[in-house]
Amino acid sequence: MNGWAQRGMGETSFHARVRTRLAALASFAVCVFGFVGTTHGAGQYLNVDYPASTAADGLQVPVTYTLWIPDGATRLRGIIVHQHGAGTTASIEGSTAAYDLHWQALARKWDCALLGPSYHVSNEKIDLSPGGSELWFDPRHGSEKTFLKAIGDLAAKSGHPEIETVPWALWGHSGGGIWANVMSIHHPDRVAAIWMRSGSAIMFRTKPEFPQPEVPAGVYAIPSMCNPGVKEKPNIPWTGTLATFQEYRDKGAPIGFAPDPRTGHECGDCRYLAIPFFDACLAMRLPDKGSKDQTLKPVDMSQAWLAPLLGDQAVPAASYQGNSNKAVWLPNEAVAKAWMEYVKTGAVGDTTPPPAPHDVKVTAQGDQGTQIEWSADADFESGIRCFLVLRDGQELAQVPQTPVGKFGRPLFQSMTYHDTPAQPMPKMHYVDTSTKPGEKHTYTVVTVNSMGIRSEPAPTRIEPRGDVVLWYRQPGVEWLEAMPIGNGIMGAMVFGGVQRERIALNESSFWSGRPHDYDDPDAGTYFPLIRDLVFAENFQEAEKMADAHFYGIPAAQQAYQPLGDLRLSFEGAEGAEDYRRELDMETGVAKVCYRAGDVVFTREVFLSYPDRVMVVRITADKPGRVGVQAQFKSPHLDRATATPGRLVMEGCWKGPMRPENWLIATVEGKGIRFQAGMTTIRPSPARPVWAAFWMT
Ligand SMILES: [Ca+2]
Repeated sequence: MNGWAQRGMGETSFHARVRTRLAALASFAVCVFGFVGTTHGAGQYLNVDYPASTAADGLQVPVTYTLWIPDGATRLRGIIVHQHGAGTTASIEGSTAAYDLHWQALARKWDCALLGPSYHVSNEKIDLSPGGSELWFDPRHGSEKTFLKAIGDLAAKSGHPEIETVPWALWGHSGGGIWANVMSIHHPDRVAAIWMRSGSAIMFRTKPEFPQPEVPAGVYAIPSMCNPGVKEKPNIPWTGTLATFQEYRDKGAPIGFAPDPRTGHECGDCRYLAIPFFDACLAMRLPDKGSKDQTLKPVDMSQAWLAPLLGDQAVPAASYQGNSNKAVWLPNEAVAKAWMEYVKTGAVGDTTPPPAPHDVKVTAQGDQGTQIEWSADADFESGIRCFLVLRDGQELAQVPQTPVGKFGRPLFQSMTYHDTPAQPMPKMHYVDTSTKPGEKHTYTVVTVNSMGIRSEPAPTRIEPRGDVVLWYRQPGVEWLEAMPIGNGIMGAMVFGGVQRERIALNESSFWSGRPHDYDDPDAGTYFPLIRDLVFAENFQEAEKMADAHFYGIPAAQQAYQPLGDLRLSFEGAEGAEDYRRELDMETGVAKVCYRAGDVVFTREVFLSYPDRVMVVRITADKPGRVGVQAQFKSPHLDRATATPGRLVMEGCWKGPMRPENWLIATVEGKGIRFQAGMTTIRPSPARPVWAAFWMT
């Protein structure tokens, strides 16, 4: 970067001369609305709320749907729905389902979204009386329609239109199991797999007072698992799920029965079997990555294992001795082995370490100590029990200090009765108050999974952040006042204007010359002479001789050319206060921050070396407040093309702008062509605006 910065500085006067010739040759507008919400995992959270319907056939209880979308999934392949059960506690404690790091690990692996609905019932009744849970857990009373509307609205809100049509994997507890079961009856072609924890829809088909749903044959193609707690025997969740298993299995359905030996109606550690079960089913059934066709693949029965009902030994289906139509179906060997362990112990072990945490951020906070923040992905098999914070290689703290295991294993996100993270949800952070200002330490973090296996430490940063920052209270006006960023190949000067940002662009091969051999074969003969002059303290003569013979041939070189400017105009920036811009010399990120009215706007710019792009991130701390217009300007522009979210300029350096320009030597050859472009990333109402700038 230093090399570029010096070259960039060197062209100042040339740039100043051509600046008046820059014209509005290309412009397009992109207005996107950004909002950065609370983040817990590396992904995006979206909410939609619907009040109770006043229509007779509408959903009579209010509902909130929370959706998590993993970062990096360009096209989602499915939705994993985690549906809580009946009652007010289930509604409240079930509302955190989309924040669950372990379920997120499953969703991330399959490019799926994770959906946690929360139906806000007002009492503990499980019937159709006002505020009762049957109003939602029977989808025929409006929750099916509202669910479909929600995924449509979430598709629009997230910028992922495919959400509206992708398959579902349904997990349901108690009333949620009933809901999931009826939904699979209504949408058999859309359900990749279903897990019924202590609840299924059998009562709707066995009791004459309920309307009888038609059960299409497609239901018997869905891989399913019934999972009651042994201690709830002989209550309806046990007898109902057992009857469901028997009825479906008689019809040849790929369905299993996994009694939990340790629990009653609470969920216990069923996730350690449910997650691998869904993993196997999604592997078998999801349409190929990138496929437009959303048709689920049939279950691959050749991999199946079978086990006697209420037994604990599974074998490959081909070697099963009993009546296979009565046997517990398991999708493959890995799930069969997990099942054998689960039905004996109520959990499933893990022998592999979790992935290391990442993005460890260390911030000195003066007298308040040092804050350490990080991100982490859950161990796919066994989740996260806790984190260890290491200082200078020594264990400093455990987060949380005492992991809670009220339901199931002790975890970082301790579990509720409903297989969801208990509130308040913990953050991945720790404050080291035992340091004194000015002390230098190296911090890192280790993940410990629920089996106690430790990860590698997260990659460390040598210095706490914030030590080496150039910062200013006003935007740059002159070239030398802008903030230089670069990646060794591309360079940019970020001026940091409030309403109008100017980012001047440069690229290392874009210059008026061509590769030369600058070697001066005689230079070496002057070296001893110069040295002698220095030792004789005749510095002026020494300098003269060095100037004459040590610059290479030719001594003057051709010049770097300004590729052009990326210009950004912002809405809502009038009367900005609390302005600050900074260049973090450690991270290479240039940042502009100001407040306009009640909104704080932030703009970050960096140049990535591995990706060869400049990235601009624009955010506001309130939703719907980012409005930005982008424009390219260049003295060398031939053509500009604007399409939604994308702007490309092409041009050619054809020679000096003015023949008399003393700074620029004669052009050699036909000049140099270039192309530069800008694209917005995930323009959606719920995302901050990201723009990637690239050039060739
Ligand atoms: Ca593991």
